[in-house]
Amino acid sequence: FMHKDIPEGLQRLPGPKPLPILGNVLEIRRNPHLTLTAMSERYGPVFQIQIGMRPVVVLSGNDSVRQALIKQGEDFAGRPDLYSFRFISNGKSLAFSTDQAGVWRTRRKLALSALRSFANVESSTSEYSCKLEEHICKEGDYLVQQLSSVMEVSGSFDPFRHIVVSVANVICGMCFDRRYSHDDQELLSFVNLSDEFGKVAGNGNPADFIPFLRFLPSQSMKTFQDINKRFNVFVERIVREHYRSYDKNNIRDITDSLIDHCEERKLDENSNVQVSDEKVVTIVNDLFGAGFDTISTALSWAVMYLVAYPEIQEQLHQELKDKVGLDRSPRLSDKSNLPLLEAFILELFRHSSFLPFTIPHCTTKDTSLNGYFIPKDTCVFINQWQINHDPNLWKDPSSFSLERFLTADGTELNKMETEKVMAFGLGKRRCIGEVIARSEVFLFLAILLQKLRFYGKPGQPLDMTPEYGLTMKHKRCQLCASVRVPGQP
Ligand code: HEM
Ligand code: HJJ
Repeated sequence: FMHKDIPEGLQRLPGPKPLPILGNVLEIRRNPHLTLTAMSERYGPVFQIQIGMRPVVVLSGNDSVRQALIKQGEDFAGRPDLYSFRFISNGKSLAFSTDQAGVWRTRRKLALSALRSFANVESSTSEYSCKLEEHICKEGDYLVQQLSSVMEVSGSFDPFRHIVVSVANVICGMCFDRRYSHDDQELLSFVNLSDEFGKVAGNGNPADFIPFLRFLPSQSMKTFQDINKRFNVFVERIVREHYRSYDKNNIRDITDSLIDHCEERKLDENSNVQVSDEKVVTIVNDLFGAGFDTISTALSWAVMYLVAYPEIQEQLHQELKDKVGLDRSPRLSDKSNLPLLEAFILELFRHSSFLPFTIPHCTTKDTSLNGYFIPKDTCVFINQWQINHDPNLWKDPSSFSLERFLTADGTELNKMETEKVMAFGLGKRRCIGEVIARSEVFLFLAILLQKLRFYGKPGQPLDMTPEYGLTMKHKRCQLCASVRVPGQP
């Protein structure tokens, strides 16, 4: 299969020479986003490596990635059948499973409409513009309380540990109409281990490509299976409770609306059901999983950058003080008046590139890119980190600078620049939670910046080295925060 004939007029993909059995696994391990970026400088934006016996095409560069995911979107819209993905939602995940195009498309549409209707639905009190805003404001205030009380008791706190519960509560509110205490052990038993999830699900995990590795004992694989089990048990129980109390005249949350979809189509004589009830209802697993993991990672990095760049933190607080004031809570509608904060979030996405690759893609038919032949069923990695650090796109890509996104007078965003940041993928498989994610990161940060000042533990250097995974996290650490008292500098 590796010597499939190359069609007339097309070329064989360039790339490093593979070793027998291992392929190029030794060259990419540890930090694939960096090693594959280095390879793209040598072999170009479209090249091939081999992990074990399996060829993998790696795409970098804005132009080639856009060509593949947008112009040739259909050809690159599949997902590969990877070993670790079989454990995510018992292999029935919307994002990670090998669902055929029709089934995936139906589920994706359902997920999008469920998200849209529950994020944008009006809040029961007129104080908030929508349910999403209400959840974030309430959890944001509660997070400020929680952090200041932990500070009083312990003198420092682990930022991720608390942020993840607040973020999980926002998506729990929309998916399940409930929230959890910051000490809920069952919730903590998986949300507090999402770094272990990302380590195994990240692009280039050797066990996904080299079958004999699956038979060697592996602690990280055991932990991964364990987290998925606990996650599934947690969601399944909530879903069962929803089925029991379901009332078609009172749709409380996303879970109810997915159940409702199944019930309604049973009454419809013309519906030709192609997607099982289970595959409809387990959409909520993906929304919940993606909803807490990605946003807690983003916010936790945001706090690290605020500590690393105290002068930026003061500028951001000053902007809030000037544009919103300190007498009321920030709202989603304040966003367009806070260009510095928007620039900070964009630079956070770009500089950290905490989602270094998209979820792996797979070709759905024989195709070609930049004149190179790519056969059907080839696994494809999209290197977002490379695009965000490409010296052809960015001046001094390794420096953290808000100015790159602002107009010369610093009062407005430069749209040309903001659109170059690659965080949510592109095309048919692009993230469906982008609007919610941007709102949530913005509003949580605005609330934290208005009320708190973050700083490191005296004498402890800040370690910003990312640990590679599907979502890259910083090492766990202890930070400090003080409450900002209005009227005092
Ligand atoms: C897929 C980024 C938040 C739901 C993705 C992908 C990326 C991404 C890069 C993969 C695209 C691809 O494979 O080409 C992010 C980032 C987030 C975020 C950076 C936060 C800062 C969310 C949220 C939700 C969500 C809040 C839902 C509530 C999904 C789903 C998919 C996905 C369901 C799979 C789509 C598919 O396979 O068709 N996201 N995401 N994401 N995201 Fe997000
Ligand atoms: C999870 C952490 C999980 C799922 C999904 C089903 C849908 C990260 C990128 C895009 C977001 C795509 C999705 C991620 C879902 C997690 C995540 C965890 C259980 C899950 C590229 O993530 O600890 O458990 O079950």
